[in-house]
Amino acid sequence: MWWKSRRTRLDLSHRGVIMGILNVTPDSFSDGGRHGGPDGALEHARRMIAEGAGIIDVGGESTRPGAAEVPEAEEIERTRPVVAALRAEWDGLISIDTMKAPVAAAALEAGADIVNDVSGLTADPAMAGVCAERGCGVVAMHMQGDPRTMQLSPRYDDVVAEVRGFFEERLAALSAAGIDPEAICFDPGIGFGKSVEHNLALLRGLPELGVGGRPLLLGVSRKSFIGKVLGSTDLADRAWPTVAITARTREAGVMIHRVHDVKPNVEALRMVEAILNGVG
Ligand code: 8Y4
Repeated sequence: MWWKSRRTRLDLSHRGVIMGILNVTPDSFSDGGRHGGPDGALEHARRMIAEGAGIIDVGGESTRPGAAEVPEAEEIERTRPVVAALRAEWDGLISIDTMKAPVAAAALEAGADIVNDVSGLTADPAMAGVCAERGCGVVAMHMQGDPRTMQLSPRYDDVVAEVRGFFEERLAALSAAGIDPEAICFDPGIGFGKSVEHNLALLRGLPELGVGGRPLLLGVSRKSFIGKVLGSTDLADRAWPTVAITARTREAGVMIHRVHDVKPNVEALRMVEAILNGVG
């Protein structure tokens, strides 16, 4: 299985890839305070790369439930310099986490390879055109509602069937907009308009979420459903359970994992892959 992006095709037939989370938001409760400004962000990116990240996901808008919207100009101002600086010193894959076409266009111009859009390219009608024109990789994530209100009352008849249906609709729409199907990757959007039981049903139902032979990406890192399952409100208690989910879902065929703690999650992938394929 391959995932096409602007400069390369990523080989996903044997080894999974870790996408390291690089928040450049001032308000992000996990990283923003500690990695404020381009220099701190770059340092954090270098560490994740040294620990084995294959993709760095640069985000300038907090998509936490209830988070305030960021003006477009400010989101560009936060993300573009970081993408440009990282591109100048690293040949790996850079994704831009945004729902806004102008922010994506600025990052792609600065050297990003992939657009990671938590709205599945539904929020901005110009987004699919930008991605088609640039030939970038695309992460199409499922979300019910919008980031401000999505956790208020998530409801599904069958969450796995609905997310699968969304992927099928997106594959058709994005292809029709001129995006190469081989550039598309799908993500069930853990925590985005989902209860704890919805998140667990999606993780249980991963084998049913393969659509069009496209790879799956999963972002569970430090999310609140982990705290709810384990009965803890301490963020530090969510790192090891994240590693457990990375291992379990890699075995189920998920090849791209968006995480904060790169090293232990890379180790989980390589260990599971040794069991699956041997070490030769
Ligand atoms: C601690 C820190 C706890 C951050 C929760 C969070 C996904 C994503 C996000 C995802 C893809 C987040 C941008 C939410 N989640 N993109 N983005 N998939 N593709 N919350 O699951 O990390 S932001």
